[in-house]
Amino acid sequence: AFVENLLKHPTFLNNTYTTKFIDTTPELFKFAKRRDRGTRVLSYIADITVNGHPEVEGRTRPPADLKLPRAPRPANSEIKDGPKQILEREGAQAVADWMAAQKQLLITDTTMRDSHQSLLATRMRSIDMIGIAPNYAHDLPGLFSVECWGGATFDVAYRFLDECPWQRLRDIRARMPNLLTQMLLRGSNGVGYTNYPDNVVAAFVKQAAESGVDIFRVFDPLNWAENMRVSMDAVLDSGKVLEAAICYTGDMLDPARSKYDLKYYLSMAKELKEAGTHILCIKDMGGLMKPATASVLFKALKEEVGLPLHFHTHDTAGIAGATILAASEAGVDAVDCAMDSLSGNTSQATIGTVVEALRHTPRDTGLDIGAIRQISNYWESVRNHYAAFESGMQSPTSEVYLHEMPGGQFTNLKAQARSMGMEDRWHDIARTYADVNQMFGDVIKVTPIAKTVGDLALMMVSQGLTCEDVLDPATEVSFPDSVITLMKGYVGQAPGGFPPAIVKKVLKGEEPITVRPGTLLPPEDLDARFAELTERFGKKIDNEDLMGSLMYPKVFADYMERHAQFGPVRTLPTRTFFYGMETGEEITAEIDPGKTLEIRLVAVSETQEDGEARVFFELNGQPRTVRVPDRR
Ligand code: BTN
Ligand code: 3PY
Ligand code: ZN
Repeated sequence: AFVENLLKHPTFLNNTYTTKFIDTTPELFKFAKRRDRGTRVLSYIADITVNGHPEVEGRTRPPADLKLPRAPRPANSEIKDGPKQILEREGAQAVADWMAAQKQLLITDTTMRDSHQSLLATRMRSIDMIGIAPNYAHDLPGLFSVECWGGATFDVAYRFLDECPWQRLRDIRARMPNLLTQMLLRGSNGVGYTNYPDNVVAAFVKQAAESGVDIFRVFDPLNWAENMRVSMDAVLDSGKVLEAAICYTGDMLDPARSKYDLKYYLSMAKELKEAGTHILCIKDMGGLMKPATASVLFKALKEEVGLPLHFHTHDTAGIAGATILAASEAGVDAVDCAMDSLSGNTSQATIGTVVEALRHTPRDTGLDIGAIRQISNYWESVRNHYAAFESGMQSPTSEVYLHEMPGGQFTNLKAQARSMGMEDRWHDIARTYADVNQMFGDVIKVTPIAKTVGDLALMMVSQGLTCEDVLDPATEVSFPDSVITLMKGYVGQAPGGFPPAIVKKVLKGEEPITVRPGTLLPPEDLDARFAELTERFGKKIDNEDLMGSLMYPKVFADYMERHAQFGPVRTLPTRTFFYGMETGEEITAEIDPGKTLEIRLVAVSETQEDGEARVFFELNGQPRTVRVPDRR
């Protein structure tokens, strides 16, 4: 069977294989009896214990005696009906109507999505979310929604955490039957960084709705409503709640920056209302909105658009709480906050503080502060396990008004700078980032354009280039691909276009496209892609997997191969996943409901002459030995 597999393999047929190919191509071994899941998980733990996890190498290590996070027993034994029941019984429009009719300020908890995306480089694992989800259902039925999916979390789950993002969604969904789940969708970019064919975007939305998303917050990085239409229509078709977003940038009250003024926001709001959105979101991903702006903007939106309003902001400058209170005063219906211990700085405003600030006022949220404290304590203990991913940001920073970087990018760009040996040039990078923004014609810094601005800024700082140098026809500049893609128009059409000087320099005289990128992408043959995946990975492949593969073909394939090798590592405690085990340590991993592995690390041998270490375990009381190549 091995030779047969080998002979059929495309790489072999192309004559490009080497011996290493056999070692690195697990499909060849499909015929072999698959190792059971326990053995596969042991091989993962053994590997990490001996070789370490590359993602945490050289980073701050959590204290050795750190206890595993444990959710407290919920205070309320029953699960009260929440807004989810309105959606189930009366549909999406009823949710919007209910929202608009509430007197209290409604709150969305972002801890499971934006907050760790913005504080911990999106690295939070599902097991840490699933543990506390029942407490939300029992003790916070008054929450408007729980943002727990989308944005960067989809990619990171497969790419860095060896887990299936769809399973995360289903697991969270099942534990919060009374709460609305919410996701962030990047319009035609789905949960990726590039425009996908229309039928892929639509199929993705349909699957997300089926797997458990109730509210879709949809945005376009250029605030180009035209490019949001496919995804908005798909949400409307699914029967779920559409929350179309306007990205906020700049400083609305600054007369010197008239590009993004009140008129601009009102006009886009009307366009989105026209498109049929149930809720309108103002998405301030940089945390740039000031209290005085909120007073003006939300009042005007209420009066002139009349949709229920949802405000998303970040606390990067330390003022999100004040801006939220001003928005509340001006009539906003819902706002985003994060649980205290994962709030502040580049994350969202502090939920407990907002709840307390509004106590005994007409907009009292009615949320149980005791429950918030308990849940926040759990998150505090979770956060300690992710010390490796902390950004080192010690305080809020008004520098955000200079660079306007979104919270979700901040930690990532810092990490990128660090990996290029430029951590000490951070303030130069921030200034250059602002310069690039102006050179691009004052764009909205949000995925994927924020990354494009960052790519060029990093390149300029590392090569000592100014914007003048970059624009100078006499200087040869090798632009990052993301910059070429943007100037080509493949991300979309910028309001008013990009400045001719930069377009000309980047495209070397080539013309940008002037249509919606999706109109140039042929529809994907979904059945054919499904058949290919099944051929490659076997009959277990389902439509969720197909969607993962369409968003990220290579990342998904790598994930599947690692999963085949290492099994359900998502069930391991976070400490074990990143750091392996200590001799004598015992852990449990529930690989199926009710099926638990009890794992004890007995000993690790010295590396032998064959270059391998032996790792001795007890698995449910039985001795097991795993051999691992020592790659240190
Ligand atoms: C195992 O754990 O060994 C078998 C389960 C395989 C589940 C596959 S992995 C990719 C895909 N996503 C899921 O949620 N389930 C399947
Ligand atoms: C994302 O697209 O992931 C964002 O958080 C944008 O703000
Ligand atoms: Zn955000």
